[in-house]
Amino acid sequence: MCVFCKIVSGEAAARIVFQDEDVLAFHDVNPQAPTHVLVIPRRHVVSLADTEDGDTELLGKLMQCARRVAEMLDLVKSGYRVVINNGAGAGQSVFHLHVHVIGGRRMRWPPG
Ligand code: DGP
Repeated sequence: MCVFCKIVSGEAAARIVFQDEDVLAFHDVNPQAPTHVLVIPRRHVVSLADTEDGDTELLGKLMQCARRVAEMLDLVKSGYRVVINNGAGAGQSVFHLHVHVIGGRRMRWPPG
């Protein structure tokens, strides 16, 4: 079972921010900014590239959850970044789809 599936099942601990029947949001164990939360589907999906046309609702829920997390953690006024690393070449290291919500510091562009 992948590490994020273990968080979904409760087998592994995480600092959970929000959850409902489809998605889960929790603090990243290796934060890249003062606030760094991961939003994941409960269902194991390897990456964005592994989603299908029928996953529109799930992808929408991930984005809605990212927005909600940003509101809950007071990132709206200062701004925040939403990132999906797709594939090892783009920096994906956990192969369970996740959306990074990063904020609390000034963001640079382009990302490294
Ligand atoms: P990515 O590199 O895009 O696949 O991001 C994976 C993120 O997951 C990375 O920022 C570290 C985080 N992470 C890895 N393992 C765990 C864990 O067991 N718990 C938590 N909370 N975060 C984890």
